[in-house]
Amino acid sequence: MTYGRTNPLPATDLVLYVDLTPPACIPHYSCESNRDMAGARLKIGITCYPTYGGSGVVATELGLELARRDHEIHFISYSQPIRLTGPEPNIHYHEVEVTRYPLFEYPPYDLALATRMAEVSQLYELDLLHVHYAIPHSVSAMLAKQMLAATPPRRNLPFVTTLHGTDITLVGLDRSYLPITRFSIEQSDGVTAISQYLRDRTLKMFDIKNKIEVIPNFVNCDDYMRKPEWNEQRREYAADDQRILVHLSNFRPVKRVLDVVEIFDRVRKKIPAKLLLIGDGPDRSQAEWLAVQKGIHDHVMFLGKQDQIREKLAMCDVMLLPSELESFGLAALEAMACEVVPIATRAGGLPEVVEHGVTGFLADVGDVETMARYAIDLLSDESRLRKMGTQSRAGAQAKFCTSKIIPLYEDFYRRVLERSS
Ligand code: GMT
Repeated sequence: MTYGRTNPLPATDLVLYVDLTPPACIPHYSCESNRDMAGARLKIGITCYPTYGGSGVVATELGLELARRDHEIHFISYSQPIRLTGPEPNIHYHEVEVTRYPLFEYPPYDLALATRMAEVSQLYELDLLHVHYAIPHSVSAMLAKQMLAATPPRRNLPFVTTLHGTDITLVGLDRSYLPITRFSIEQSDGVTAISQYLRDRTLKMFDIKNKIEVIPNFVNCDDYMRKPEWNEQRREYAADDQRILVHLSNFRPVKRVLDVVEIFDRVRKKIPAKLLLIGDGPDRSQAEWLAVQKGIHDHVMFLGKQDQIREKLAMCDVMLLPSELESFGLAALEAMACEVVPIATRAGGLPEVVEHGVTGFLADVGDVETMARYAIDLLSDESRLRKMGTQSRAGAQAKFCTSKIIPLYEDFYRRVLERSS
């Protein structure tokens, strides 16, 4: 287990680190004696945005799940991923140090990342790199691959890119990034998207020729569930006769956090309730201001960024996710697993996650009246609320549990490695 700002490598590793002497053969896939790929233990480098975005959460949870399945996982990023909270077997973390130099108005993180990816891949004999969010991670992986291919023993290091959303729908469409995003996707040895919506949109907007496989996001249904001991902390937030609505996001404009406050204001007029807002970001202060303007600020709690959100989710009744766009909507899925009914928008990949009227409710973007009505109707009927909560969890379990999705990634890696060997 390697954690912390500097990488406390043992002395023998340090010798290798400087020397970069190649091993006799690359385990698992490059060694002729070990060609049986099915069931083999993989060594995977994972790069993501380590802060509060959904792509970083998915990447970290994927690494943790793969490590539990006895794969060796190496996170490579500029800081420790947020959900990587404690020592875990089979998990290593390698920090990317970006040197600041007066000439660099913009320190070249993508180059430092590429260098670290190549070093870690060489030193720890990684089988492949898996990068989450195309920009710039895919480009860095492409460079790392080229460096290793050009340096004796000229090994091939495949890399997989997972597209999450705004890397395609916003950032990737910016003219300064579009050509390189398209190029790095096409250079990837495997590409996955987290919803059918995102796959289709990528193919259409980027005119990508290579195959994109849909592997949806997932939730650990054993970790994310209602547990009586977590329910006890409910009283810290609400009285027994009050409902709890929750919103979880990075408070960017695409999340429409002001709509959350608008919806809650309408609900609060009919039903005793509290609103928990988990996360932080650019629109938080506007949301705080709006809650004050409406005189409901005593019932709205801004909890800020939280490491462990499942305990918080599991004491809530309804999740509000009125986003302008979600390629998937991981927050809705995590809520569903905790029997918290999502009320969301009919946008992007959300209809692939939430079945309207069965596992949650969907409305048009900006239609706060309808979303408030769904919440009021549901929250005023205890048995319907509990029934729908059960259905929400069943929907999450049926399609998105780790036990179903992680094997899809393992299978995908094996196919990529077979193609690349
Ligand atoms: O835009 C965000 O909310 C963050 C972003 C990210 O990449 O960190 O989230 C995207 O990826 C999540 C995990 O796959 C998805 O659940 C979100 O729907 C997606 N966000 C958007 O498409 C806006």
